Amino acid sequence: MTLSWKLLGLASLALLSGTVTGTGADAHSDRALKRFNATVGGRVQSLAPFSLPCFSSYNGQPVARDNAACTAIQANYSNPWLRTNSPNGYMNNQAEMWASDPSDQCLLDDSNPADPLAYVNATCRQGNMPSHYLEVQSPKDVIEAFRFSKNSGKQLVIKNSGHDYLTRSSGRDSLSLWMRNLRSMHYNQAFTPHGCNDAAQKYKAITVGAGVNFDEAYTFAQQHNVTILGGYSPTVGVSGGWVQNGGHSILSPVYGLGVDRVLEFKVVTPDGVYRTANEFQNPDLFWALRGGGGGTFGVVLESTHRVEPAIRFVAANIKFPSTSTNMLPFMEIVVNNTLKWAQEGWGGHITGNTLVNISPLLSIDEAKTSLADVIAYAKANGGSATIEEFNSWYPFYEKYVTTSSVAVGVTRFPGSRLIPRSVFETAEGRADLMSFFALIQSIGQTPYIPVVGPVLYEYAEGSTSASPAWREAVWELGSGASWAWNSTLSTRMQKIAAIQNMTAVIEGITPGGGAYSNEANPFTINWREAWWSDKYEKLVRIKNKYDPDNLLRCWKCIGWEESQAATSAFAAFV
Ligand SMILES: Cc1cc2nc3c(=O)[nH]c(=O)nc-3n(C[C@H](O)[C@H](O)[C@H](O)COP(=O)(O)OP(=O)(O)OC[C@H]3O[C@@H](n4cnc5c(N)ncnc54)[C@H](O)[C@@H]3O)c2cc1C
Ligand SMILES: *[C@@H]1O[C@H](CO)[C@@H](O)[C@H](O)[C@H]1NC(C)=O
Ligand SMILES: *[C@@H]1O[C@H](CO)[C@@H](O)[C@H](O)[C@H]1NC(C)=O
Ligand SMILES: *[C@@H]1O[C@H](CO)[C@@H](O)[C@H](O)[C@H]1NC(C)=O
Ligand SMILES: *[C@@H]1O[C@H](CO)[C@@H](O)[C@H](O)[C@H]1NC(C)=O
Ligand SMILES: *[C@@H]1O[C@H](CO)[C@@H](O)[C@H](O)[C@H]1NC(C)=O
Ligand SMILES: *[C@@H]1O[C@H](CO)[C@@H](O)[C@H](O)[C@H]1NC(C)=O
Ligand SMILES: CC(=O)N[C@H]1CO[C@H](CO)[C@@H](O)[C@@H]1O
Repeated sequence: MTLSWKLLGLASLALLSGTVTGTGADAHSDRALKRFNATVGGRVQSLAPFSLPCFSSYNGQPVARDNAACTAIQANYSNPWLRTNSPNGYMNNQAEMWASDPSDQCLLDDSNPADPLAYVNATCRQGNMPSHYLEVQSPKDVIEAFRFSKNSGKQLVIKNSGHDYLTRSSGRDSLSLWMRNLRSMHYNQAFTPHGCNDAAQKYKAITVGAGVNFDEAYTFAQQHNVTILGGYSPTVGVSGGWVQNGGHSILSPVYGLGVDRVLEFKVVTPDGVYRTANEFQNPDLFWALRGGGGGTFGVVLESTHRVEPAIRFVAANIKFPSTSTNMLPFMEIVVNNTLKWAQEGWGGHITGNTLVNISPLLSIDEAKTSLADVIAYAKANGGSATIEEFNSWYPFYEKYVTTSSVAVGVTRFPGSRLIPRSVFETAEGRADLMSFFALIQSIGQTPYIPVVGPVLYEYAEGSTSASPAWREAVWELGSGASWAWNSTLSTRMQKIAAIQNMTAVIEGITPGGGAYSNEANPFTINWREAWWSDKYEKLVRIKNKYDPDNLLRCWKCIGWEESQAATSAFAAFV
């Protein structure tokens, strides 16, 4: 112990031409980590980057390349399942890299993971990856982790599926609480929130452990002949950033957002208490968890969601081959019809030459009439239209959702804004949208529009803390940015500048509006107003109540301060 402490001290001195306080602090944090490790049965592990097995150098030191592991990573580089099931796997590269320093990363060439340029004669660096992780198995693990963080100053992050575009589930030098293996699922035909004395409050509900994703929840719901609302990606988690930030589904236009349907959370708050949060117990915390954001108010261990019976709906799949001239006329028909379609219960995704929408309110004939203009346009442009009926969500999920996967293993930033009804109500607003599409086309992008606003859902005013802009929203619309695995810093800075410009344009079309933080431009300047509006101050008060030592901190989460950007991986862009 004394010997290793001395060796460590010498090593630090050599590396840092160090100070005595530096080595003393290292030894102190080493002891704290050891003690913490003992309290959780020795399950704390160090965490290396996902692609390390392909490299022969790690943080500048020679390491043995692991050929078999590397081959598996190369074969699955763009496979969300390998990433989501790995404690060091993230969907988007910005979670892994120190974005402000292109040499501080450990990536393969996503366009060709076998490209030796990425890993031969290159060193794998830790980037923005946590230094350690703990696979969470019980509330006690989380309570010990908060105690450790408070005593040692070690930053915590919570990693569920690793989908977060804003890098909020990773972070340099942090301890990652890895939630994925909490996989319990229960169906209750008559769920009553704990502490509720009203026998009439009974809901059909599914309760899931924090690690369960939508693929698993949809399968389970199908087995019980019920419908759970969820995201369009099989591997997004049910209990984490999705529901805690809002959570949209293509069924949201009729059935509401994730925050509207959640009935209860079991959560360890940073003050070290395992709590039930629902309308009757810790209602302020429950309200904050319904939209105030993941990784902010506590670590959720399980969540319970109101489900619907099996839902019958029509689905439209309309597409045509795109040319340089047929996107804008198609979008004009879409824009002109959007308010009518919203009243008809349609939700789905529209791009410049595709529309995959569903409505639980229409028959097949009504759907054909409703969409007649776009069907005719697609057919006239060499395309096709299929209108069909489904008796439940799962067969639609298998046919359309599992086959429309978004690429992962890349660096991509979203930049969306919520588009309210009012924009569609005026000729000026519709013209603004058309100009935006023309602008998108001029920079070589195509529109991507989740039609997910909870237009017909009867919202109980004040019941959630998600941006009030959701309650006006029909669409999510925006642009985005991506950069190559080996891009230079100046390219990166130019990409972020471009996304800032596009955000300014879309904000100009939706003054006073808001955005869905999970899919908004991470560099949004007026993020408090855009993401939480008048709910922000109350969310800060609740944050301070349950996290008095500010142990949970993440990028532009409740309580974040602009000064924190300077020490973040995004320092070069702000
Ligand atoms: C390919 C793709 C498709 C998407 N599709 C949709 C969609 O259809 N609908 C939609 O609404 N969104 C969608 N999103 C956005 C998605 O909702 C967010 O990325 C969300 O943050 C994912 O949450 P997660 O818990 O799965 O991911 P993670 O990256 O693991 O975590 C995200 C955030 O939640 C926190 N968190 C995670 N688990 C917990 C927990 N147990 N307790 C407390 N905090 C926790 C983390 O600290 C982090 O801040 C998509 C994203 C991607 C990349
Ligand atoms: C935690 O303890 C176990 C068992 O002693 C050990 O194998 C492991 O390496 C320790 N973790 C860390 C990060 O030191
Ligand atoms: C790696 O470096 C060696 C020695 O300089 C060189 O021969 C080889 O071509 C390099 N390989 C790659 C993929 O850059
Ligand atoms: C599933 O639920 C639907 C709608 O409630 C019902 O009509 C149907 O009979 C159920 N199917 C089975 C197999 O129970
Ligand atoms: C859309 O509506 C505008 C009026 O706001 C009209 O001028 C235009 O012709 C319509 N376009 C289509 C394709 O229906
Ligand atoms: C980046 O990688 C691509 C292959 O993905 C390669 O063609 C290109 O030359 C590389 N650029 C630089 C600057 O190394
Ligand atoms: C952003 O907009 C500014 C002002 O209009 C312009 O000067 C700049 O070139 C734009 N940058 C990018 C990257 O598009
Ligand atoms: C762990 C994992 O996902 N492995 C997959 C990697 O890719 C190969 C080939 O596509 C699959 O067979 C493995 O199942």
